[in-house]
Amino acid sequence: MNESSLLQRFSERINELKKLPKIQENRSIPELLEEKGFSRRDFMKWASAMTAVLSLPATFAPTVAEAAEVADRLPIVWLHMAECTGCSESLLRSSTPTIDSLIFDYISLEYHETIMAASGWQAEHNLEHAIEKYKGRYILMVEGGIPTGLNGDFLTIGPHAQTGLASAKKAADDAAAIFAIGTCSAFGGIQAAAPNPTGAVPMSKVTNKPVINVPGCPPSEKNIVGTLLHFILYGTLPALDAFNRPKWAYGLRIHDLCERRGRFDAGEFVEQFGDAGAMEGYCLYKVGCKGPYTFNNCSRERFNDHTSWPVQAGHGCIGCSEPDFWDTMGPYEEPLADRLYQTVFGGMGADATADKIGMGVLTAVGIGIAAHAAISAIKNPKE
Ligand code: FSX
Ligand code: SF4
Ligand code: F3S
Repeated sequence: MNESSLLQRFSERINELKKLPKIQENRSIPELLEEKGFSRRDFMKWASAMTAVLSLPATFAPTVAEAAEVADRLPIVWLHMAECTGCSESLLRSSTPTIDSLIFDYISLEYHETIMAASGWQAEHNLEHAIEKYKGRYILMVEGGIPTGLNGDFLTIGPHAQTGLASAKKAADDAAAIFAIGTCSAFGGIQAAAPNPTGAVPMSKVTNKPVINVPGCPPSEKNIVGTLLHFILYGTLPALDAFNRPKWAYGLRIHDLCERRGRFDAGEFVEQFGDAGAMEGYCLYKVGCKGPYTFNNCSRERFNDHTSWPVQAGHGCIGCSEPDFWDTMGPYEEPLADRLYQTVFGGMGADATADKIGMGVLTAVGIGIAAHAAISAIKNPKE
């Protein structure tokens, strides 16, 4: 699709959404942002950044701004299953409220178990009310894995003692779109790590409807808000990878755009935390960085308003946006090189799609670990 027909499509979609009632009739998103001290200029700067995040041409920024302004036609129901609430924290707990968090707060007033004031019966009632009132219109965002052991009794919630399994299924039935926010909801997460005592499963296992996975433990605020903006603009599922992750966010490996990549290519590695190489910003591969096997945009978008990200802070990527990373990417501070063929990808996924040059460098760079792997393979071919 060329630029002008794409713009045309977005405008039609935005005009359709404008016909729907706003969540709060007396206040709009631009008014809310102004009240909180953000100028129109700040908002347009934010829209330009989001345009780049979504890999759209810079000329689309005004359209992305318009899409954000109509976000209040798509109420959000956000459910918590088994998890740590880090995903909500990632979005909402920046040191000062960001445009992402304010927009999000505003559109998720209907039901968000962490930020709503209600509890007990009132909370239950709010959920039923939101599902009924916005039937077929709301976006369901689910955070957390869904325990299925003992028919779901491991997660029993609220005054009706409903299971998480039942409430996730029910909320999914009438949702316009379902986003699995965080690795727990996308792939099961920490509670699904072996031996998975509660039988936790991803959201996609409890509904027949399509689920867009937005993994990361936690995912960045840009990936959460970007997924929402993408849905507003296109009204359809984004292009997804083999694990149902949007390609605009999870299309490249951490390693592809890492600021330490030059060090990797030059064979300059941190040997242990705190050494001279660490001070110089050398590559963290030998102290366990899983960036070469991890698909996410952290190295490009960073966290907390583009401030920093794990590798910039000095620790390797632990592969938190990959399925089963708790079981397959550890130990976190040791390289994976000698276990490449036992990874989560089972010889498919990352290993198959990795650019051959990068992987060639990884195994041929002469970093000892790779050599060790080769020797072990010769010694013990069955392993
Ligand atoms: Fe926590 Fe969210 Fe990790 Fe899971 O994030 S940050 S355990 S992905 O579901 O709350
Ligand atoms: Fe960056 Fe890690 Fe790749 Fe090194 S191995 S270049 S630290 S992503
Ligand atoms: Fe997670 Fe790695 Fe990004 S650990 S936050 S995918 S750098």
